[in-house]
Formats: sequence, C-alpha cells, structure tokens
Amino acid sequence: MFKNRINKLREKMESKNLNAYLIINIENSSKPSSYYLTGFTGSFSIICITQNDVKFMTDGRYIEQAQKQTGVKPIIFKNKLSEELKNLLNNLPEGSKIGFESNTVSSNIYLKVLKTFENYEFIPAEDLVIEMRRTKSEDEVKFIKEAAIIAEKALQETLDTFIVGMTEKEFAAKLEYNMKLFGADNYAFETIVASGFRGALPHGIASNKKIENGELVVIDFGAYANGYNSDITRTIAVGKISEKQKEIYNLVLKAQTAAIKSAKPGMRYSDLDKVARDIISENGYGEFFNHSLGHGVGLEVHESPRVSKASDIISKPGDIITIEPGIYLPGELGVRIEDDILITEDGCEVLTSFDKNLIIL
Ligand SMILES: [Mn+2]
Repeated sequence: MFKNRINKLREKMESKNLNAYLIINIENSSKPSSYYLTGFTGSFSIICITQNDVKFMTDGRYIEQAQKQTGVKPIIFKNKLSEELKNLLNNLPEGSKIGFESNTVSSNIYLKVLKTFENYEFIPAEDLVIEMRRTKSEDEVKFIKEAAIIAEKALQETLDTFIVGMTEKEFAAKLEYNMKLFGADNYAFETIVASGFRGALPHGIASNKKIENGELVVIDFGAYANGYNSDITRTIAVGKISEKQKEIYNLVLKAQTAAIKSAKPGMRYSDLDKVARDIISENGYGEFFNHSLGHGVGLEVHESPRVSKASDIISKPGDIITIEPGIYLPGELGVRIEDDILITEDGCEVLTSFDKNLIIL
C-alpha cells in the first residue's frame, strides 16, 4: 500500500521538478502525511523521499515501532535538527529543489533551519500529498465506515442511558467512553454537546450546563480508528418541544437530505452548498446558517475538499465529505444534522446511518 503511494508521489514530484520531498513531523505536526506515506503512527519522524530512495528518521522512542510499521530500518535522530537534516540531505546535489509542507513546518524551523541551507531551494509542496489524500481507496472507505459505525453504536448506547438533568459534560464523557468501548482508538475531536440556548454556538464544547426538558441538543462527535475519523452530528429533543423547534429541525433535515440527494461527481462544491443554503434561505433562516455545508474527512477531521459557498473544487469519485447544514438562533436554540458521504461514479453513498427522524427523549 505505502509503496504505491510513494511511487505516486514520485510521479507528482517529477511533474513539479522536485528532487526530493521532505516531511518534518515534530509532536505530530505532520502525522497524517507521515502515516499516509509510510504507515508510521508515532509523533516524531523526518522523511526524505527521492526518486530512488526513502530515508526515514525517528528518535530512540520509536525505533522498534518504526521498523515494524514502515518495513525499513530507521535512521536514529540524536543530534540537533539542523545537523540531522544536513546528514539526511547530503546526497542531494547542489541546487536541488526540495518540496516541503509549508502548512505544517513552523516558521521557527523554516527561518532557523531550512532557510540556512543555502545550497537547496525549499518549495512549498504540501498540495501533492493533500491531493493524493483527497481520493480515498477502498480500504480507506472501509476504515471511515468502521469509525462511523463505532460512533453510532456509542451514541445509541449513550441515548439509552440518558437522564434529564445530566450535564452536557456527563453526556459527552459517556459518549467518548462508549466510543472507546466499541473499538475507537480515541475520539476524533472534542465532543460537542450543546443544549438549549447553547445550541446556538455551532462549536459549543460540552459544558456543565444541565440538559433540561423542552430543549434541543446538538451532539457533534466522531470516532478515530485505524488512523481515520468519522464526523457526525445529530440533534435530539428532550421532553415536550415547541412547534417552532420542530419546524426548524424539519427545515434543516430537508436541506440536508436535498444536498445528499444532489451530491454527485462533476459538480462544483459551491453548488452543493447552495442546494442546502437555498432551502434554508427560502424559509427565512439564511442568515442563521453561518458556516459552510461541509468538508473532507479522513486522516484528519477537516481536510480537502472544502464544501462551501466559495469552493471552486469539482467533486469526484473517492471524495469523502460531510454534509452538515445548521440553523442557530442566538440565545435560543441550534439544530445541525451531519452525515459523511462518499462521492461515487454516479452519485453518492452515505456512510453514516443513524436515524434522522427527530428523536424525542
Ligand atoms: Mn464536521
């Protein structure tokens, strides 16, 4: 698997006239690329890929793990970064063009280390791997599906033991615990449980607020397993809710369903965003849908492609994206519904399957 990816990267390097591609992964700064290309899951790796060689460096903590995961004997990092990089790059001829990930290398390392190599030209080239990662293989689809199933089982289990008056934090803690019980290596991101008026905060991390009767609760969460993430949101109701709350829920559901129905390859993602946005706007709530429709999901919770009103990206088979419209009335309530979908040859496949009929606890 990884050999194919490295060869694909080499083709891309050639087309960009790059002599080498350098990954600097410090404290997980480039864990996704490092993992994607070599299978290494540790927090520290420096990788230099050329047309006929891969040099893999890690520190003493990871020697055994690195050898197992990558199949190559790692070079051991024990000196200063600048010294080690000098050794790693010393076979490259003067004037070599080295692609690097300008989005993950800190300005400190760029200015104090990379810039001091006068013999080489460092060229931002993160797009090469980002573009490769965008199109998911069958295995990757399977991993994301598994992460979705874990998350959904955990939600069901948590809802089954829900008691009115429990805090958002208690709910989130149970949900995260259940995800691990069902096989997640971790949760994908800080779980959002936003009840009642807090629902209007689209990224309202679970707080000490109690979840009360008459409230809608936005639950946005995901599991991380096999290196891949799922990202799902459901909004549920507690006790007796008003007609207005129901009306807003149904409107978001209508927009979300319509967007999923229209998702197919060859469309501009801004047009997909528009499908959902138009439905919400026509019903007078346009200004309260204040984020984009979705985003790519995979090794990272947010990755390429962007699915927003400004996105010129054209959809293609293998894209896995979220569809997550919402309406947020400040001080009052919030509703968001989110699924993960795979763009296929003739439409899309929905990878998440948790019930979207309004659940009233
Ligand atoms: Mn999301």
